[in-house]
Amino acid sequence: MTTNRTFTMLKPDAVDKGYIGAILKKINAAGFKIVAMKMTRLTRAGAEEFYKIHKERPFFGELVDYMTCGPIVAAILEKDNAVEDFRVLIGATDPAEAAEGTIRKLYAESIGNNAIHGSDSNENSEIESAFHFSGREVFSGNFF
Ligand code: IDP
Ligand code: MG
Repeated sequence: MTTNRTFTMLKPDAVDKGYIGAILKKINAAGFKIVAMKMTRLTRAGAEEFYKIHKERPFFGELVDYMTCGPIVAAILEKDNAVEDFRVLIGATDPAEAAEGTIRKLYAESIGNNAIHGSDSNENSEIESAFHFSGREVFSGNFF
């Protein structure tokens, strides 16, 4: 039922540089509907929980420092094949390896400060969405 959704965060570097509007425009232009969105800031404990699968990686401390250094924009997006199509839209983790026209190629600074997050599976999309939003904050369907 929620396999047509994915979860994203515009990361602190992208927010700080004023790229929120440009990135959301690309997301909408690629056919994703925004069904939940908020500007917020991760606590240290929150970032550690969100990225706990990377706990043993050498860059974990750096990742938590970065993800808590400023505001982020969290959102849930709807589209057929959302998870996979969104990973294509954002591009490779390292912007130096990201394809032309992808969000990370256009807006990311480095492999660490890489502008945007995209869920890597339907299961993680649900977990990550529930981490940031309650059901009451998700708006699906037509309102007019
Ligand atoms: P993904 O965001 O493309 O799924 P992951 O491997 O899941 O990439 O890594 C999660 C996040 O950790 C990345 O988006 C990036 O911010 C950070 N990261 C990944 N690899 C490195 C690294 O080698 N150095 C510093 N930060 C990294
Ligand atoms: Mg990942």
